[in-house]
Amino acid sequence: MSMRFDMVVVGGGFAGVYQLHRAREAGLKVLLLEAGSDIGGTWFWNRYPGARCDVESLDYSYSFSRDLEIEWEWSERYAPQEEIQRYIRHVADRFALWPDIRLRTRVQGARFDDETSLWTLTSVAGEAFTCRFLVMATGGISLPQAPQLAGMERFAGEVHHTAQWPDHPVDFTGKRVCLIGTGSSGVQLVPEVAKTCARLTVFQRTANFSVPAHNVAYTPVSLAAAKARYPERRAMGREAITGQFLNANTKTAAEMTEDERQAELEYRWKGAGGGFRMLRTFADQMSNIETNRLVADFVRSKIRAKVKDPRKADLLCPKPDLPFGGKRLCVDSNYYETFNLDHVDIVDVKATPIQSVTANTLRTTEAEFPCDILIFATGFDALTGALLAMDIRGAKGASLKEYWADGPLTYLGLTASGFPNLFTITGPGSPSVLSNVVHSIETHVDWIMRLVQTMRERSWTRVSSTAQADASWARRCSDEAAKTLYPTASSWYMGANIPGKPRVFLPFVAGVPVYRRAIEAVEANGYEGFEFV
Ligand code: N01
Repeated sequence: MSMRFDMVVVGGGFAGVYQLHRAREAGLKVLLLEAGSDIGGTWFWNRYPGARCDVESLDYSYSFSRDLEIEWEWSERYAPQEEIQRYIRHVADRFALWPDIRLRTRVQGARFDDETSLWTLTSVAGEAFTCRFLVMATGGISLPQAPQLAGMERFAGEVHHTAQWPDHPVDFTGKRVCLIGTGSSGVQLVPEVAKTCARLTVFQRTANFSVPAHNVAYTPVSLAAAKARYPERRAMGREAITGQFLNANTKTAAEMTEDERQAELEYRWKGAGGGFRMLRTFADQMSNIETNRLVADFVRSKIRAKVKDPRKADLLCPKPDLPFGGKRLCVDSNYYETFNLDHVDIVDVKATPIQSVTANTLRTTEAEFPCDILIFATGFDALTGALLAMDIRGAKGASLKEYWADGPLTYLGLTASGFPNLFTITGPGSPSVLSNVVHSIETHVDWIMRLVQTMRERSWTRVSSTAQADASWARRCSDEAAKTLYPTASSWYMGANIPGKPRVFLPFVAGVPVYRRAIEAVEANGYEGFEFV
C-alpha cells in the first residue's frame, strides 16, 4: 500500500530541509525521506576529526529567516561539522519539521506513471510512497568512492572512509595509520590524526593546492558586529560569482604593477584574507594560464617555505600542469606544517602505486608500510552519483541512467526531459559545488516552489523540460566551461576520478548571478523550454 503525498523530498541535508519547510509553508502534503539515522546530509555523514566547512559560517547558513540568522550563534569563522549538524537540527526544531521527516529510509528507485502523472518511490525496505512532485535533494558530493585494493579481505585493522565515519571516536593513540587521498577531506584529517598516532603515512596520487583558512573563534562582540551587517553581506554574496563575499579583485594581473600583484597575493594568503579569497586574487586567474601561474607559483613558494624536508616539499607542491583552482581548492589549518613532524610521511602513489593489502600492511610497488588503521579520503562520485544510484524511470519507462549515459542532460540544472515533475536541487548543470551551496539551494528551492504554485493555481499536473532545452543548456554549460581553465584539470568536476564516467564539466561555471538571471528569465518568459499538461 502506497502512501500518497503532494511532494516527496529525497535527502535531509540543507537542501531537503529547506525544501520541506517551503513546501509545508505552501500547504503541500509533503514527506522528506532520509537514508541516515539523522538529518544533516553531508554534515551527518562526514564526521571525521577536523571536518569543518571551508565556506564561512555566516555565509554557509540559511538566509530565509532573519530571526534565525540573529538567534543562531556561530562559534567560529569556519564552523566544525558537529555545529553545522546541530544548526540543521535546530532549524528542524524551530520550524517544526520533524513530523514530516522519515529517517532510515533509503530510496531505491522511483517510477513515473504516465496515466496518473504520479511518481512512486520505493525504499530499500520495500515501502512505497506516491507523489505529484518529486524533489531530489540528494547532494552533489554524497556517494563515497574508494578503490578496490587487492587483499582487503585479509586486512585485520580498522578501515574507515571519511564520508562514512563511525559515530564513536576513533582512537589513533600509538597506531600506525595509512591515509589515502589528499583532497579537502584528507587535508583536514591529516593534522588531527598526526596529533596522537605513532606513525602516519599519507598516500598521495595528485598534489592539490591548499591555502590557509585562518580560522578564528567569534567573540560576542565580533559576531554581533558581523550580524549587524548581515543584509549587506547577503546582498554582496548574491552578486558574487560563488554566492559568497570574497572581496574579489576586479583587475586582471596585467592591469596591475608587479608590486601591486605581490601585495594582492600576500593579502589573500595572510590573515585578513584566507580561504577562498585566494580564488579571486586576479579577475582573469581562471581564464588566463599566465595569470593562473602567478598564483600557482606563489602558493608553491609558500608550501616550500613551510615544509622543511625538500623531498616532502617537492611531493606536496602541485605539478605545473594543474592550474590553481582547477581541482577544488583545499583550505587547511596546519596541513603542510604537519609534514615537518618526524612521524608523518608522504608517498607518491602515482610513481609507486599501491599494489595490495596484507593483514597489517599496505604495499606499494616499492615498499611495505605497517598499518593498524587504513583511511580512505578518496572522495565521491560527484553530482550524478547519488541520482544514478537510484533506478529512476520517467515517462514511458525511460531510464535516467540511459538518458545520461554520455553525461548529464538537464535544463537549468533543475529538470530533465522525459522526467516530469522531477526536480534536482543543486544538480549537474547548476553552480552547485562551485558556489556557496546553501545560497544555491535557496535559489533552487524558491524557483521550484514558484513553479509548483503556478501549476497548482492553473491545475496543471505535469511539467517537463523539452529535449531541445536540455541539449541547449548542456551546450551552454560546456561552452561556459571552455572559456575557463577548469576542463584542463583531471578533477571530479570533470568526472575524472571515476573510471568509465563520461568526461563532462558537470557544474555551471559562469557564476551565481548569471545563473540566477538565466533561471529567472525562463520563468519571466512563461517557462520557456518547458511543456505543461
Ligand atoms: O575528495 P576528493 P574529498 N588511489 O575527490 C585520491 C567537499 N569537501 O573527500 O586527485 C589513490 O577531493 C584523489 O587523488 P586524485 C569539497 O568540495 C568540502 O577530499 O584523483 N588516491 C584525491 O587526492 C571537496 O572537493 C570540505 O589523483 C586516490 C583524493 O583521493 C569534495 O568534498 C571538506 C584514489 C580525493 O579527493 C571532495 O573532497 C571535505 C586511488 N584509487 C570535502 N582515488 C569542506 O568544506 C582517489 N584518490 C572543508
